[in-house]
Amino acid sequence: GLSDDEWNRVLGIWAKVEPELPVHGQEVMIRLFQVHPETQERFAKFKNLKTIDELKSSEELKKHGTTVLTALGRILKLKNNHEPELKPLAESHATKHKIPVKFLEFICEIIVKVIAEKHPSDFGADSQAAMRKALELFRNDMASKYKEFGF
Ligand code: 89R
Repeated sequence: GLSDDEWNRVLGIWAKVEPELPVHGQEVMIRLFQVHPETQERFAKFKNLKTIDELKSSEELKKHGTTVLTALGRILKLKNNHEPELKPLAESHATKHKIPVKFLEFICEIIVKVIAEKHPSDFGADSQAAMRKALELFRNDMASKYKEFGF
């Protein structure tokens, strides 16, 4: 698990992300699709967006990015007790969307990078390490739930 200090770092930076969640969410989704195009194919509603301009001007993509980061924020705030929030997400991502754990790794890495770029003075090495640890916990628990759902 994470120490109190690590959780404080995670939730401290998240409090700076939250006022501009849609901006962060949009950036995360666009970056994800650029760096890992195979992830874009998983979204029926986004796979037809071809150019960076199309991605940027999609309100739907911005909305989805906000949905993703809102869900992640709720999970982070539950610290080690995230299982009730995690379960329905693991179920939909395993059985309905069929999203490999590898893709979760991709987006988590991008989330750290986007936050680092947008908040350089508030997200130093220790905070980045704490966030990576929290996201790893999230992914590991998603992976074990995936197994329970037979994925
Ligand atoms: C949250 C990762 C990921 C992460 C959500 C997260 C409710 C593909 C998080 C639901 C939430 C919330 C929803 C809506 C959702 O057609 O509308 O459970 N994701 C829906 O369905 C990833 C990754 C991929 C991915 C999809 C697809 C849908 C969907 C497809 C349906 C969209 C639709 C990995 C890159 C936050 C907890 C490819 C994570 F934390 F990992 F970043 N999703 N999702 N998601 Fe999600």
